[in-house]
Amino acid sequence: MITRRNLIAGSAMLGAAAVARSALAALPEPAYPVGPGTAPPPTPPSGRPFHPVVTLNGWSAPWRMNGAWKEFHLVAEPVTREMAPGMTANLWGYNGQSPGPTVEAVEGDQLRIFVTNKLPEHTAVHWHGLHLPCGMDGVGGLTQPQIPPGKTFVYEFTVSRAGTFMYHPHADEMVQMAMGMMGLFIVHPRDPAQRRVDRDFAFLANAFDIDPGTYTPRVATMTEFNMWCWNSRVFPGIDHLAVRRGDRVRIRMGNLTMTNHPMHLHGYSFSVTGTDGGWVPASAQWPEVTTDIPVGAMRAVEFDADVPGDWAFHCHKAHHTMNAMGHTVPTMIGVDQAAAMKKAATLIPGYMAMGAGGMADMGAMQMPLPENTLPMMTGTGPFGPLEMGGMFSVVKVRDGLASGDYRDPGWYKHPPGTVAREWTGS
Ligand SMILES: [Cu+2]
Repeated sequence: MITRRNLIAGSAMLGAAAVARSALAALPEPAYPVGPGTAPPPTPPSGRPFHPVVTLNGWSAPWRMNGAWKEFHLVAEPVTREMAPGMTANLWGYNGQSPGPTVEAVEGDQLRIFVTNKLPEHTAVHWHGLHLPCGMDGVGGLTQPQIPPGKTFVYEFTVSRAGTFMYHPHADEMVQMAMGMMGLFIVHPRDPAQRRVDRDFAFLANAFDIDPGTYTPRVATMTEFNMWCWNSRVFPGIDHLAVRRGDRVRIRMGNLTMTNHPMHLHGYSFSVTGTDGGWVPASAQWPEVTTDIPVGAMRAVEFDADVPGDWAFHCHKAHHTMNAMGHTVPTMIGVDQAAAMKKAATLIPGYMAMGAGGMADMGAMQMPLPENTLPMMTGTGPFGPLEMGGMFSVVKVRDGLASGDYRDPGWYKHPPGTVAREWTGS
């Protein structure tokens, strides 16, 4: 009989060993996403039942049951990611996308995860936050040999507790994370009624340094990133979070950038109900509207969506809600550029002076941009330009959405007399 104890002992002995040729023939077919949009979560077709997460602009990895084992197949490889319509990036990821597919499991599952390396260099996969045998921890050189290009390794462990986790390389980390290698790892409670929410969203904050007009991130950048992403997407490429009024909503967020992100939700208070260390007991929760996510950490927040509307949800660092920009842009507020503009126009046809009254004009202006470059401040709402980019989306709370319907419900129709308006007297 297979017990958890002899399973863990057995998998520890196996280690993250290279898979034998005979086993390779039996590898599960790696699955690939259909497009850059949010894949609606399917009902788990096999294994223990759970209420799946919705990966923003992402998808969950399918698995196959092999006896008691739940088997996944991740392929580390170069990918092309559309960061928003109008811009694609050459990244590294898993199974055709950065981030890779979300791995979803249930407390008590025995997992066998095949990792095939199709990168030009070695890699290893660390299962961040999970409790597992040391030899399965995925630190190349420390707990296992690196996975050479062209080889497949297997990781085997039992997931012992529910929570919000992630996976990422622990090999040439600076390069491999700067290129977008990461994915969410969600473990659901064994009892699907436990910690049940109606809508369970998940994303990883990541950042890239991609020069305007180019396609491949600079991998040696330490702090000056210019593309601030959720799941390797930037606004207006990040899908909205469609929520039915009355739903209990959870948003799980991880941070694999090199700086912290104070994530802020308008219109609601939420509680931090979990971290990558586990669930936060109710007695230790307090209301927040912003929660800071440190580097290498995860937060799950929850709220009851009882007020309809289009509620902004974004990182509160103002530079993180912008797309690529020159950080050396001079402040021109109050500067009379009229004379300079006349001169410049004789040299550069179509020259525009900018910033004398602030930079809001940037949101509406259609400046010629280098190829494969997004405007710095962009997006259009029902009342005009939104002047946002980067880590920004909208939680759209509506009456009467069908459960499981995550399609964009369009802009909120405000009841008459409830929108800020010009004061015209009386
Ligand atoms: Cu931020």
